[in-house]
Amino acid sequence: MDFATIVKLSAQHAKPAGLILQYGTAGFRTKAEHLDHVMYRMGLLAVLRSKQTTSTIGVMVTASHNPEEDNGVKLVDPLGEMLAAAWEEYATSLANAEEQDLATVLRDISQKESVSLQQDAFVAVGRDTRPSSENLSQAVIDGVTAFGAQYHDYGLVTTPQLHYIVCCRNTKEQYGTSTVKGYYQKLSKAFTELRKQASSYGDSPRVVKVDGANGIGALKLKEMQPYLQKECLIELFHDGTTGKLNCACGADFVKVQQKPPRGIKMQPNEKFCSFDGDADRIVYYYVDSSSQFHLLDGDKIATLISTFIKELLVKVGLSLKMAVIQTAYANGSSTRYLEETMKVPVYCTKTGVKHLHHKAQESDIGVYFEANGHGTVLFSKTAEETIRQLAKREMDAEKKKAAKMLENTIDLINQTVGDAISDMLIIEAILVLKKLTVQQWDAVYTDLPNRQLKVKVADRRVIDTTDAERRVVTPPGLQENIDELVKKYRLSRAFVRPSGTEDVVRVYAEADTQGNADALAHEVSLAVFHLAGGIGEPPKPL
Ligand code: G16
Repeated sequence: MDFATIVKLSAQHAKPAGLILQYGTAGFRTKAEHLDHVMYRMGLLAVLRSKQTTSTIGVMVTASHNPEEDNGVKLVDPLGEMLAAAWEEYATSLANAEEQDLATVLRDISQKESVSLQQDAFVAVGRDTRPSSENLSQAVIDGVTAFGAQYHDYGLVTTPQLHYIVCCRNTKEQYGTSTVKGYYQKLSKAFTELRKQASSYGDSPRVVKVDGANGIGALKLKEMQPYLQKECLIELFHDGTTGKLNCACGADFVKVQQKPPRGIKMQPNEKFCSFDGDADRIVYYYVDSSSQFHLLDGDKIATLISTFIKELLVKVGLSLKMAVIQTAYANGSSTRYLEETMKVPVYCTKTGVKHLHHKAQESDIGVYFEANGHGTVLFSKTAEETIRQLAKREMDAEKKKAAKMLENTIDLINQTVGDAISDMLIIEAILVLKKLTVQQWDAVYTDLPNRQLKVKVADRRVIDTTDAERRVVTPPGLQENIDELVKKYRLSRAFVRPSGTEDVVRVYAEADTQGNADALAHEVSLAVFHLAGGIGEPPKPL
């Protein structure tokens, strides 16, 4: 390998002169036609990172919840985490370097990170079902091979499956077998074992209707179904055979719109869930007998899972430190319930699973979920070993059963990243084990009415935030404005932040009634529009 060859081959993936892209919440994300050079260069970056860490690095081509026309790239670090924060800066300078500066930027990164260029490198590549993903993943592969490194193209996989595979490869398969089949086997075995511990189904319906967002999650869940046998009856819709990816369906649509995906009939008390476009998020929902729609988002999922784990810990007599990690979007009622009723410490981080993941690593058991349904549970090495040892020991039957359940929970959870399939299976297992209907789960606490809106501005970077994105620093006057608006309503809260995946400013508001949450969200949107350079028409009331 030499940089001259890399630069020469880069001509086939030339960067449009002057195009500048920012590394966002989960990597680069924009219209697919602007990403060819970024993919080639992320192939190069993955090789550098692989050489530096002497590990397999993953590159996933996906724009997750964004519209089908967009695309993006997520880089996966050795243990399946998102790319280390320090490397995001390198990713940005590499993606934005003009062709003539490419070799210099590569050399700079290698020097700063003391990368041994002679070291072997290996990159695992995956992609979602977007029409643009195949060519873009070829661009990644071109970058990897231009560097003379090795790769495996895993083709169509969910984002969490690629994270899982990277972790397996780097732990000498201790985490599991590094194939999609290995993933199905590991999860289905843990799920079946866990399910077996339930004496009966109780009132919990076995059928779960799954909205696949017309994406990769649908494809992979179909593939997994034979492994689940009759333990979980899945009825897939928006499975990609007709509709468009993420179009009026999927977890983001359901969460933000607070309504079911388009084109489905919901009978009272049937259980539904929606995945997003790369299957790393999930939300549940149902309608009651008065046709009222109820959403069980990431906050409700975090509560269900942490209650389940806490109860098991009490049963086996382990006092491991557990915490729940949320973001500013967490519903105020969920935080209150976790802190006051469950007595679990709750932490708030900035949006982006990379932030929640790191905070969760500080506890023995860290349950992290964004309200949008993106999350998982992390068990520290000590916690995991303690539980596995305990599950082997001879003891009281009830205690042994609880220890086994904890062990199967560890195996069922994809600890590398939020995973819609894994999360769905753990939720389904818990509902059966606790004999809970989705309504009973929902009734644990009542969400404060809330509303999320988007505002288009000329440059969303004018908004700078602090305090885990709960307060605005710039533009001047915006926070004061929000503070005044919030005072007008009971139990209210509002914040704004620039999105890291879409070219918009996000607005969140909650209050005592839906009408007040809507009004507050609209008023805050107007303040953003006027003080942060809104474009187009001012936001209209809801
Ligand atoms: C990504 C991130 C999530 C984040 C979401 C929205 O999700 O992985 O952590 O919550 O974007 O981010 P933002 O509000 O900055 O646009 P996904 O599922 O789209 O990859």
